Amino acid sequence: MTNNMTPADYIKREDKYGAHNYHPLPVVLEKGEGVFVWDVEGKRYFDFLSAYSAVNQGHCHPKIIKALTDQAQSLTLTSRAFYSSVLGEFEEYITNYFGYDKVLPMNTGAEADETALKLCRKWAYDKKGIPENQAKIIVCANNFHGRTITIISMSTDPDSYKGFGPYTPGFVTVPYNDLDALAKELEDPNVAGFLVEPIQGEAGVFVPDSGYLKKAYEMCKAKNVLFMADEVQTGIARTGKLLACDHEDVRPDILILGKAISGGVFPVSAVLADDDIMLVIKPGEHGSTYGGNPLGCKVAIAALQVIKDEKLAENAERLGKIFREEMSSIQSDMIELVRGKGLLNAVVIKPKNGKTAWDVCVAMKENGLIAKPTHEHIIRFAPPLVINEEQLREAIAIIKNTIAQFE
Ligand code: IF1
Repeated sequence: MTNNMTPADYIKREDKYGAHNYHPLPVVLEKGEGVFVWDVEGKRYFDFLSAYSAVNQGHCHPKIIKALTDQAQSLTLTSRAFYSSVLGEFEEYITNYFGYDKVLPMNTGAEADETALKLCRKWAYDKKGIPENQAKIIVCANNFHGRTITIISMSTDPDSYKGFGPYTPGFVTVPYNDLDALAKELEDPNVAGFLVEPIQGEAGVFVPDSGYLKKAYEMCKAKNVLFMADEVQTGIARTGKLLACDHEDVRPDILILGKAISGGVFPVSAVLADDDIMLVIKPGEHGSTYGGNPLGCKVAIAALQVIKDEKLAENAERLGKIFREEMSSIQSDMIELVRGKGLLNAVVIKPKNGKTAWDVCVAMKENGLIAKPTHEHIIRFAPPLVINEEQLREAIAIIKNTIAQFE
């Protein structure tokens, strides 16, 4: 601790001066390294949220931090009013990395989703010939794509959209993992695109039936509709492949990335597409002050290189299987269901004696592991992908011992 403040003092200060737009777990973190974080009292925890899958490479990865501190000595931001020596290096690197003609760099996941929506609509008018302002985009129920007004206009979760109307028009909702419903909506000639999370993270790590993404992609192609994959949370090795779409050999027309493309060190997001789509946006039609800044670009190159060098997708695939096996073997009526892919997993908790997922998370925190419930009864478990088997088994023991406390 760097002063005589108690955790309660830190919490009280945030409560007094900060907006109340979150309800954090009562832990005050001060340091992070690899799979671990430490609170202000020096207590160590396994981080099993990874900042919602932004810290896939582990906290404060030395190679990413070095990229940040090196670039910070020379040039951090020029805006896109001028060229910079670094942006082209990043653009070449990431387009080769994911196999697309071009990238449009932004900062947050929501901005990347918004960029994809604008690209899709502009493509619909300029290339597909949909009448101006008539483009429709199909989205899935229980989606999560960010917090802007247009994105919450697509949401089916009242916590996301209630009280923020009026809403942006032009969206059609289908149930997730329902090809018949999608086929029906694709009959509308004014449909421009289909925006989907390969796995619905916020909804509680819903993994669709195998073949869903591939069939949905084929149905979109048959109707000249753009397939847009939001891989902000599922991308960058989290689900055991570089992209969750890779599990089904689907190549999205528009690929949306964020979070771990910069390893939790600096906000970077990106939209990738081929020229026939990307070039519908002309100079002056889209942008952002920090989008493509030299500092974020160098950080993202380093973060993506770590994913490859340390084979983090393979690690996530192998350890994810162990995690789900071990969670499924827990003999407790609190464990209703275990699901996930790679190291993006969730356990559905059945309340017991009035104790809920929140109580389990507080108890796990006491036992040295932090995770947070989503939607009441679902605990998401998503450690940094650098975790090794020994650490994973130690964390599993903490989870098992904690569940046993509620028996
Ligand atoms: C919060 C969870 C929520 C995302 C997908 C775009 C974005 C996200 C698939 C927007 C962001 C974050 C936002 C954060 C909590 C977390 C989250 F799913 F990861 F758990 F909310 F649903 N697409 N997800 O998951 O990216 O603008 O945040 O960079 O808003 O509470 P962003």
